[in-house]
Amino acid sequence: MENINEIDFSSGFLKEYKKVQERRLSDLREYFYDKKAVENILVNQNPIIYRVYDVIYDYPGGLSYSVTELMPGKVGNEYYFTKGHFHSKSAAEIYIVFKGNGILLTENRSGDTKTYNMYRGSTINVEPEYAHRSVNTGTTPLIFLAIYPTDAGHDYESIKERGFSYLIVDKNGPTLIKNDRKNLEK
Ligand code: PAN
Ligand code: ZN
Repeated sequence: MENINEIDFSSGFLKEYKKVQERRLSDLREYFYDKKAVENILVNQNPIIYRVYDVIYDYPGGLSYSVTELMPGKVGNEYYFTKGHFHSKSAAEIYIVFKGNGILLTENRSGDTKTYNMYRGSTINVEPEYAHRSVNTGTTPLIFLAIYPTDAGHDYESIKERGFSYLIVDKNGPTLIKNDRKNLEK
């Protein structure tokens, strides 16, 4: 990958990328609260929830970036979201939003939660020790750039097991509700 690339500011898409990851509902089974709603949808479709276009500079001290295209939609009353992760190393990240509307949900290992509105032009500092999940609360794709140290590392396990402390659901509009984690009880 060359050192220079191009972002179309009106669409938010990259001209070049090294790889694209596609996440469908079946890849996010464990992540949505309402498991019944997940299975009901999967009976006859497996919608794309998001795609991530990666540009990676893999050398010591290198930075990488990616553009995420997060679709609009809901599972039950929970808005579509990215899996969410901690960085394995203590590494911050910068998000810049090009299109759409959403909420960036972040929380540290003690459960301290901070949310940020995502809208065209919003530029957000994600603190090193905070897990982060983007939530599309709008009706159009949410498209944003994320820049992070290449060696940050992505730790998905704890979020996959426990989820975030809050869910973002549609209750006459986007609303933060406490995650009672009852869906995890056997
Ligand atoms: C982002 C995310 C991207 C997809 O580039 O990786 O939005 O979210 P998940 O990785 O949680 O599936 C980022 O935060 N990179 O560090
Ligand atoms: Zn990240």
